[in-house]
Amino acid sequence: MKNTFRKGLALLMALCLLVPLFGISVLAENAEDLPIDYQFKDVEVPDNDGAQALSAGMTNDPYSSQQWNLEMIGMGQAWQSGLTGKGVRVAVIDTGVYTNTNDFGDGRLEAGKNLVSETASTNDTRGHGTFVAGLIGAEKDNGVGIAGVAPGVTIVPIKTSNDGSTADGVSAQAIRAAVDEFHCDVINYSSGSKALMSGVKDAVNYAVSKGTIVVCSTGNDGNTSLYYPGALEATIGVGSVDKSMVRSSFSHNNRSIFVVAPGEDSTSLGLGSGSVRTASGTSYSAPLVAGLAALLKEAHPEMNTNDFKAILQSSCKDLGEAGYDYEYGWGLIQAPEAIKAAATYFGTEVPDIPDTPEMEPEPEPGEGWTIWELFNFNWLREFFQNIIRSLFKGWSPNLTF
Ligand SMILES: [Ca+2]
Ligand SMILES: [Ca+2]
Repeated sequence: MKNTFRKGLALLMALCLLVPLFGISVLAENAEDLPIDYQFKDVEVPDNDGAQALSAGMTNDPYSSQQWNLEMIGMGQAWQSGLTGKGVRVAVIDTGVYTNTNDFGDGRLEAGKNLVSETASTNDTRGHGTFVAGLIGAEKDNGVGIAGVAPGVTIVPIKTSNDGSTADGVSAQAIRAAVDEFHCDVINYSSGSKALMSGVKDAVNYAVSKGTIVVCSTGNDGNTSLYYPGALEATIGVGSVDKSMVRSSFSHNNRSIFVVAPGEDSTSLGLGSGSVRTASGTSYSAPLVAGLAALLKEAHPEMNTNDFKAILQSSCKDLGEAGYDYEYGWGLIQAPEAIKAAATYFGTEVPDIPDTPEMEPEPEPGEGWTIWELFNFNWLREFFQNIIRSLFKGWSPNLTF
């Protein structure tokens, strides 16, 4: 009896020792499972045969003719307002920005902060952050590279990653640094994680409470999965459309999409002086919205996230189902309309932006027979084409559909 009691006591003591050990090992496993924020990989998109060989050549920058994305959101017209984002500070939370790029004006690319290592350098060796920064604010009409949406902004690189992945906690730290240390008006965050990183929601809410607008990409899986912080209510989540204003196959379909911007076949700055490259992904849609936010902030420094959302809602080009939908959010951003809507919203004078006809696709060779212009729906056109082809099988009319 005494022995059994002793054995029981020993077992109990052993259990008391093991439970905390087990607990620690569970914690350790959880630590390994903590969410890793990662930069969305570029997406390979096949050429669409130049179905919409948009003109361009809006600026004297050598790669201007490849900037169909800026043309689609009306930048040629929007710049006539005189807004460039001058004096507005935009944080690029990313892989850094290539230090020796020569496509930012004097002093517009700040040193920023490196949160990956102790070094002060925020140089980019991967290219993602450089590409994003170029779309936001590359110098316009300087004969180098491309033009950014807001070619007068100050870019503040906050480096959170070398290789595309970000350790937990660093993202929240970066958002707070952008607000408190660098006094940024806009944050571009072109990455995300399926699980919310530690402190990110609080950091975003803090930024928004200080008037900073947080613009995020929303993922490149082409499904309904949510990525954070793009799926947070307080951020502006951006999806992608292609050259025909159709949702990109990689763009998501859920509540994280607030608006869309062209993200396919984007051309922006590379890792070399004056060099450019071309890539696709929602990572490159978000910077166009961040750039637009910067233009509006120049005109209306008091603009907060709610104001910006209201302005976007009233100025976007509705696509897909009428009104808000999960594929296109409120629609495709339109910079001239947003500038005018902001002036109305804040009760200020509407800037003098000459109206230009809405952009239309250039006709394909042989097109232009007016009756076919009625058939804007491809499926309808194909339907009639098939009927006519079956009726006149064997006969080759000299018509091109
Ligand atoms: Ca340039
Ligand atoms: Ca819609």
